[in-house]
Amino acid sequence: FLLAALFQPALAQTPYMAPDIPATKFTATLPEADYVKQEVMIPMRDGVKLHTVIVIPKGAQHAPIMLTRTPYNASKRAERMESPHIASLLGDADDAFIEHGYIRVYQDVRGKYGSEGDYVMTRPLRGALNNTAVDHSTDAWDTIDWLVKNLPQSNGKVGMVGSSYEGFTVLMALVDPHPALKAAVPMSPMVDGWRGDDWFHNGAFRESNLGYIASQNAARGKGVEIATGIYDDYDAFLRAGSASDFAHQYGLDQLNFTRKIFEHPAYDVYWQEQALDKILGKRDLKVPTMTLVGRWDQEDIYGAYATYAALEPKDKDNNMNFLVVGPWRHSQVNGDGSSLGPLKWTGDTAAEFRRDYMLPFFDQYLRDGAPRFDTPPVLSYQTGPNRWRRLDKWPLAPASTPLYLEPGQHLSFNKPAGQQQFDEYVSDPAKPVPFVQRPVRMGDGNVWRPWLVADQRPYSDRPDVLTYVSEPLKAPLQLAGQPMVNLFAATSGSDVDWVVKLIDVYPDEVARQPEMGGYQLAIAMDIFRGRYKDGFDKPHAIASNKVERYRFALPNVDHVFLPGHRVMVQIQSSWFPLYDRNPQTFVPNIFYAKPQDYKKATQRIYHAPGMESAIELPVVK
Ligand code: PG9
Repeated sequence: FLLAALFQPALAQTPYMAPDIPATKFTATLPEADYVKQEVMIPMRDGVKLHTVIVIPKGAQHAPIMLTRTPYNASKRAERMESPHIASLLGDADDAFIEHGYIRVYQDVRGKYGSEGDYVMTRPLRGALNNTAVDHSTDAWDTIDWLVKNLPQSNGKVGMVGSSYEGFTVLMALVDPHPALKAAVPMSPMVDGWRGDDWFHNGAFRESNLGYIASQNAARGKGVEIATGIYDDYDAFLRAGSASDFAHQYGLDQLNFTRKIFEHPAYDVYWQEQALDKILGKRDLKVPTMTLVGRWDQEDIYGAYATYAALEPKDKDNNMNFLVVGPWRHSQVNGDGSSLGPLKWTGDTAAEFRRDYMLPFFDQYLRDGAPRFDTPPVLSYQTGPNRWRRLDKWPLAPASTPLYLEPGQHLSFNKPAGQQQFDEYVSDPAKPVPFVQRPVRMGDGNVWRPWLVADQRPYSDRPDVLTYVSEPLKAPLQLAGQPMVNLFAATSGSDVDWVVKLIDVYPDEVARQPEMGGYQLAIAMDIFRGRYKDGFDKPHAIASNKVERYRFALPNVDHVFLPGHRVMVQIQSSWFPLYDRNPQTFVPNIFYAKPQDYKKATQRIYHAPGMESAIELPVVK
């Protein structure tokens, strides 16, 4: 016994069988760290607690707070790598904030990752669609209230920033904002999921999002990937049939949000009541807001402009509502903005924006003693000449200059004169036009992210695509606004999709960058589901073989067609599998179209007297 006591180390108090993994989260002590990281559960008004990661620069005093509310895992956003250095801990997008000593806060939205409560996709505002006491507006309010009361290192001023879903949560915070919220930068916010952001464009469903729904909604944490076992998404979606057939095949119709989408194919109350531009347009503009989007934003190209337009009438002195459009894909503003696909810019436009515009914008409202910044009402990167422009307003020109489709597949600013009344093509739902070259890999970032600038040459001479092209331009053609499609068209079917692309055709030879010779760069393109031609909430069958007028807007452009370039317009009736196929036979709900509903149709585009199809361009004279 004595001998055993001798060998027992004097200080041993940890029982041999004490569990070796701590019950509460372990945090290493980092004596050299230039920050303090806290993880807290912030209580909301309904008692639900939201997981929040707070990174405070060491020694901070009177520091402003920058908040992002995310469905994409707050913890990950504040651990780019394990490091004692705040600049390594946070992502590149936070560089500017770190430099100026901001406290950086990331929060999981309710129901996702570390937060309690239930998750509802882009949870609607309290009201017609939400009969609970909470939404992202109240959650932002409660969070900001807690932060300013519990962070003695702060100066009590909060900014919000975030892209896409996180841009949506920024806009939601602007509905009845907390008084400590002093400035906001919603980036590519999801604003109207039906009109032109993530879920639909003008009524055509973006099938690619079925994968997103599975990855977001299958679990509180990371969801699931759909393992189709088919390399080419074109085949996977085509073989399945309708979007609901695809969803059913892989069990995605077990998820409530899939069902909500399928139950609301038209722009009914469900979508109308969620349109954030309309919601914000009915409130006072209390917080300086810089809304931002990428020129080629492949996910949310609609909402930023709609928000800016809705807030603009409230900004009497032109000093509260700002718009920024960079030459970027979705969320590229938070990464490297030197190029997009084959397009090369005049430097890292994203870092430039963050450092030279976003930080001074936030600083002036948030940092004690920071100078007033001369924020341009509109900052826009003009493509073609490739330069930033400081503008007073947007758009600069209305879409009032028709560029006519002419016989012989020409484009001209003069009214068409030839004999031939129309051009036609056969659209076959069994062979839809791919939106990118096959094999289609929508989950591959290298394919998905730059797809809006992909060369449109593979489609221009397909028999199911009509292509109109101008002569080479002798003088620059400057556009700054939103082109309008004005088609006079007929279909032999009883429903139809129109895809219209406005394209800059590069000269045959480009010495500076030889692979750009003859490149067909789309500067604006979109889809319109014909059944909605008389109202987005009023789908109806199209009279077969009758000429009808279809009008819809294309995404905004700030572009100069340079001399030697040509203007091209492509028209087609499918864009697969990004958009679900229109069966071309009217059915009450396309999500449930049956195989026998999918029929070939002959589409005619008219250029006859009184039926002059055109793209109306916002030409700056
Ligand atoms: N575009 C993504 C999204 C936003 C909102 C709803 C669904 C998807 C995003 O990048 O967050």
